[in-house]
Amino acid sequence: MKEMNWFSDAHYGLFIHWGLYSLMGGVHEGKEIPYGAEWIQKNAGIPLHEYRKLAARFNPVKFDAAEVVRRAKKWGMKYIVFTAKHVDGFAMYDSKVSSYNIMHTPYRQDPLRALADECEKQGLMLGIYYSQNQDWEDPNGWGNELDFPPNSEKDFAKYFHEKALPQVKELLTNYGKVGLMWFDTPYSMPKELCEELRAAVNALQPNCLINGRIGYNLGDYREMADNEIPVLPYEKPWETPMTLNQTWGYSSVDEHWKSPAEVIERLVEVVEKGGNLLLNVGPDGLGNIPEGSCAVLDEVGAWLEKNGESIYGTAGVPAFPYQNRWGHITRKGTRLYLHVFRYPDFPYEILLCNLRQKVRKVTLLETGEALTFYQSYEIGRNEYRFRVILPEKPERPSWDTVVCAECESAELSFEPLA
Ligand code: H79
Repeated sequence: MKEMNWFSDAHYGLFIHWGLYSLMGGVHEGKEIPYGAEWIQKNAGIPLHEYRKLAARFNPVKFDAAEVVRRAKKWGMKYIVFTAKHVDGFAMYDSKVSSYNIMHTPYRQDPLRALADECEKQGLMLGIYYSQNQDWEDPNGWGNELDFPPNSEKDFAKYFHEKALPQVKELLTNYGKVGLMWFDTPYSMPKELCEELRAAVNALQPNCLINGRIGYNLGDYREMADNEIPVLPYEKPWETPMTLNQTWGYSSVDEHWKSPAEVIERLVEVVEKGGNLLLNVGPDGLGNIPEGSCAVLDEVGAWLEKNGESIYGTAGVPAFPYQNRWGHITRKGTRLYLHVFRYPDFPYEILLCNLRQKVRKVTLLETGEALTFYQSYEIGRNEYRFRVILPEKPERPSWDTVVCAECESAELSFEPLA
């Protein structure tokens, strides 16, 4: 069994989508190209000989790995996942396998090396995104039918054995400990090759986790669809990758940032259901993380600094069949955390139905202030009621006011009486 606790306890990671496409910012010939800015080569129909010219002017002098890792930590993230190679096939690290890589740009530095060193130094887990199936630069990689023959006529195994697999081996050999390999869009990749990929990862770094998008359920944890949060809790380890605006790669036009309140609520929903949130930033062509992202993540980080106990190291909450309009629940051991996103009006009361637990003490997590609470049984509805009286509604309540309920035991059930 692989060492998974770091992942299950982390609950929050930073995804970094960065590549040649970041220079274009989602715009081609003056027009905004819809869908992911990291897919612009395909979505705008740019021939490879044009797209690869981006390499000749890629010089992200503002990229500062130490600062990126410092920020990720300040934002409360416990791991980062960096796009070493996305669907365009361009390696953002020093690869000896293919010269289509960042060492052959004016920049001539290896950002993955710098990130790996900083993660090690600052104590953050490093994950690596690698597009194992799609590669729009390799004649036999999946996806580029504009420059190369149709997918059906390609020698995919040749691409796989001569580029993808050797590059994955480089990544797992040259960058120290890698916490996880993040594969994507396997589409119709043959099962034997997925198994071969998995075996190669496991042979080089036996504790390196593999995400579900390796395909055929060969991963160590389940990857939900992009931006998808399941409706019900899911017991085994899982993760939702999420955008902060509406694209992964940098866009110079998309300013649809989620608000801090939205990000915190998505995070809490994911954690309530037992998963991890991998939240994305897309640095620009110079290596700057957009101000709009930083502003939101700073706020979320400040909230986590005070309320992190209700997130890190928590376990999922069993399916809760009643609607809590005020918010969501997380839990750790004997503690339940009630996350109040919609602060009630007078009498400032929140209700949790059918908690079959005796509660000992209720406090506000941020201040430790003790709160009045009641536990009763409602005959007509055959329903237990746990009510908490919050302090008078502040003028500007926290994005998420966390109430901590210390229970008598760690057993948790929301079943009404039979
Ligand atoms: O790396 C990020 C995305 O680039 C990647 N997954 C996350 C983590 C991703 N790959 N595929 N998708 C997301 C789904 C993409 C569907 C579409 Fe399209 C691609 C919509 C627009 C571009 C297919 C091609 C449909 C329209 C054009």
